[in-house]
Amino acid sequence: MTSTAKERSIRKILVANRGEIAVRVLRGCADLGIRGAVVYSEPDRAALPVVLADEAYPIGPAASRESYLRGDAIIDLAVRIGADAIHPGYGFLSENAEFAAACRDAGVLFIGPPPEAIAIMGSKVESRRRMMDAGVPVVPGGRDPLADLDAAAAAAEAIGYPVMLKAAAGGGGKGMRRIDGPDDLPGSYRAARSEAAASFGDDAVYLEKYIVEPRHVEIQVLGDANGRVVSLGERECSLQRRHQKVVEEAPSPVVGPELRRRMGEAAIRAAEAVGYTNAGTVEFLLDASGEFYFLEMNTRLQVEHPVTELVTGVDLVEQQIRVAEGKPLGPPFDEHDWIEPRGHAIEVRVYAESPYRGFTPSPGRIDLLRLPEGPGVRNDCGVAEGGEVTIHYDPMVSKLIVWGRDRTQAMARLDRALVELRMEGIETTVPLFRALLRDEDFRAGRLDIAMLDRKLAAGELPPPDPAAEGEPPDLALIAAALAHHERALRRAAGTADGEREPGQAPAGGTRRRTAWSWAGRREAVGGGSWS
Ligand code: MV4
Repeated sequence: MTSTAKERSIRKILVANRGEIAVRVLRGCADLGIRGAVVYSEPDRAALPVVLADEAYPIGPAASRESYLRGDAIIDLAVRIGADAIHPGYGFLSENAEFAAACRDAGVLFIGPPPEAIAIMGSKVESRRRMMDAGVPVVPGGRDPLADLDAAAAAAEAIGYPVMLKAAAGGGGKGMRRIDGPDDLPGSYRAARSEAAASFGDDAVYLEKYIVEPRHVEIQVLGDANGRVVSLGERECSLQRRHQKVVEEAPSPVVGPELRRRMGEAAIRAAEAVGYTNAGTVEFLLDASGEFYFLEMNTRLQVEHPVTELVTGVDLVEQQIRVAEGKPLGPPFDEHDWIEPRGHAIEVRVYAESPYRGFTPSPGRIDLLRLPEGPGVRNDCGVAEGGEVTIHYDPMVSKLIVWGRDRTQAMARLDRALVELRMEGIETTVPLFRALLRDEDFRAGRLDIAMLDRKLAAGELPPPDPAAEGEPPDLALIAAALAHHERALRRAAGTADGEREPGQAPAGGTRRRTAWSWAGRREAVGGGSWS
């Protein structure tokens, strides 16, 4: 492949984000010998990214509008500190076409796609039209917004019920309505229009065929500045709650080499159709019959990127930086256009939420943090022990990602890692993951986008019953000894003896207990922090 794009080497990157993704990008910088700078808001002044960065700059108070979303101030800062590039992470400014354009105008590289690609993919109808023209399968339905109720009725009849009304400007499920028959249409049509107007300042809506209980499968792509786009295969992201993903894996339990190739080729066509460069994700709905349909494209590095990294061996942040420099894609894509996944990876998102109390936020100080280790375990954690989880930002504090030779080994390693994981002072979603690992449908890979809500509503994911399950005695012993040792250390340090604050709920993983470990706990831990 000949290189025609202008190359510019990056020596310093300003990370315009916080939490685990800021940490991830700073690590990518360090691996490449690039200086990593980061911005931080007042409550984040002692957070992990600030500790790990080569340089850190205050950007404003807690409110995102006055800190992490201040695009102009961040670009000014980048220029002032001599940063060659800005990495936006995910969320915040990452899919803001104006920000990407302002970076370009200021002579700072935006580590992401061109603003034009961001803008097209930010519009549902515009991206849908482009995909139709490029031969990418989209959900059957309209090409243009609906003129009025009569047009909606005619379109719905042509598509066939059930249908889905969507906001033309939308995304993320806002202004979306399922309609099962003609009687529901007038009310839903009016409601969808006003919801679209309120959410997006644009009341245009259009119609699609409603896909029943599909999976959410997405393809990771990378594009370089010479227009070369490659696929890194799929991620299965069906396990979500209110459009928040909870568990992701690669490969999908139902995607084989043939379907992977077809979905990958469609994703490459999608990216090429909008002049895409850098890392991006093409989202598809995959129905029970194996048909897939373009949904939208996420024009950023995603939360769940590590599962792709673990099954491909590709460092996505490294590739992002390379292509932003105008270089061609690095190994293995210097020699291969295509790589098949090796083994299986699963990511769980550790949220500071109480999964058995309606996912209420659980802010607080992380009094104790022990991250799991061992074969096949990776933690992308955004907090340190002693750190505060506030209510100002996203409640995701850490990601636990495991790899195994196959899905069975990955699940076993995930369970082992969840037992080891200790995060005290806040409640987390960890017990939910242990429950999921005991669910027959999850174990069999029978997933769809409504599964988690369905099982939660039906009470099918109870916290693992502590007494009912076996636990290897040696693990109980080790756990008791560790807890005992820790209490001794804390006593020596003159701090609280490991008791929780009154009224503070136990946190972290609910562990398997046998008579053995109960006895061990009573004796060695004395009702302390081991919970
Ligand atoms: C759909 C659908 C079923 N049929 N479109 C939700 C968010 C937005 N990105 C698109 N979404 C959906 N569109 C048709 N024609 C079901 C969803 C959907 C969904 C999609 C992906 C991941 C999670 C989801 C949860 C609920 C609904």
